[in-house]
Amino acid sequence: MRRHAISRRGFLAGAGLGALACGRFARGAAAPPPNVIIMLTDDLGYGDLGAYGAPGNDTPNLDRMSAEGVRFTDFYVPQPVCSASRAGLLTGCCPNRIGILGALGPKSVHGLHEREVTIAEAVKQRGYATAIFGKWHLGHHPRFLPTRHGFDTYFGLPYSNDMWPHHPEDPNYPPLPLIEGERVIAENPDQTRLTTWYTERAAAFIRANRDRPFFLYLAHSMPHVPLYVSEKFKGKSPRGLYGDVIRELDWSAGEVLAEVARCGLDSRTLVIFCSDNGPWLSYGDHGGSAGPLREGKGTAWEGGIRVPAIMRWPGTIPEKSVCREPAGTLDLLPTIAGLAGAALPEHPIDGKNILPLMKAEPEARSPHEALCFFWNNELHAVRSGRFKLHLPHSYRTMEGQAQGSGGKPGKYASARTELALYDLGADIGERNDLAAQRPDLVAEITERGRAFEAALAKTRRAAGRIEKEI
Ligand SMILES: [Ca+2]
Repeated sequence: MRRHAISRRGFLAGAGLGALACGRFARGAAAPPPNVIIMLTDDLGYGDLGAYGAPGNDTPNLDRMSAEGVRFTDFYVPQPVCSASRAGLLTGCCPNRIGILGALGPKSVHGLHEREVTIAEAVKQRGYATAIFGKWHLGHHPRFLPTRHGFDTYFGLPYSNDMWPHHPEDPNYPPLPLIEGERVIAENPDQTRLTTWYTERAAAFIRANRDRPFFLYLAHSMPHVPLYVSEKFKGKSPRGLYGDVIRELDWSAGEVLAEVARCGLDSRTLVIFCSDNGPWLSYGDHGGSAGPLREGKGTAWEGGIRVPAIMRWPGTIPEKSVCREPAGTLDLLPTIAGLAGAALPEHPIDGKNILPLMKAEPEARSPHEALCFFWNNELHAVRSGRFKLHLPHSYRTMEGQAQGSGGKPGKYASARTELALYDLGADIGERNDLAAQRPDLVAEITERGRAFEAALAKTRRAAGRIEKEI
């Protein structure tokens, strides 16, 4: 792989070559690499889409997208919280490898280090146009913004939409900025417009770049609380406001797919839909559903880390495919880099190329012997084959607690798991602990997890940090 690896310096030098490459694609002398669109939702749960068993008919476009491509049943985020999850998706690295943990906020003085290589930077080597519309959450200071990490265009929020003076529990947040490029263009924007604004810009970007390869990252702020929906979707879902918001996100996906089709790009465009973590259960009726999975956001139970993932690429991904192999957002960077013909970063990453899984090749197997799930820097769980081991740890739970409602959260209780082993193939809800019956598997998976943890600890990289707040 060394031959194909390039450093950050190489990326910068390669920018000019990218422009030349683009011209060559335009003249048709070589087949262009595919366009890539990632649609990411915030806190949408495993049980929130019809294609994953949600009742009602709130997601017809995403259900159709699933039927036209592949649906992953066992797709994971590396950590069940916004900034950490997004860092993993964009860099292919465990978030604790690169120092992006938890959820950054307006007081954070750190962000994604300039040495890290995002998907946008990777595909820029090949002349891709790049844009992010939506939530960034990898540092709000100028040096950490998307425009410094390979994105030509940025419009959206720098962090979560609840980090504003209307927060239900903390009124001390400063005004929420809406950013275009590197400039704050509004404060406390009308959140009923966010999904529409992001979607309109996404469609315009596709149209403008129809003749060259592009990477579009549509990172919705919804359905993260506070929930907001435009007038045209208000009161439409029997599920209430949360369902209305899901309907508007589904509409957004439909608009993006329609624009791809209108531009004649269906067979040249890989479209990926997934969520950044499981539902925020303390918000009750304003939070999503994990379906059959245990717990939600902020935990290493399946409800926190397993998310819906649908991928569509007509002519390359067979229709009505289902992939049951473990994979995750960490795999997107190496897979997309492979499709684009772009070099992988020189530094260690954790994702693997899962193109054979995406294409639903019958013999394709997960490239991961073990998927490790940390909370901050602490190893909480390891998935290996059909089994999942929990290392002893504390976690938050809403079991037995009064639910939140109407945008006000309930209170989590603290719970603890000891060493526990679950057969996810037979027990998706993680209720039947097999640790006492299978000490061999407990020892084997523990060893895998601890070996990964030790190797990662030796090659960890620090986040970027400003000397003082600016
Ligand atoms: Ca989230």
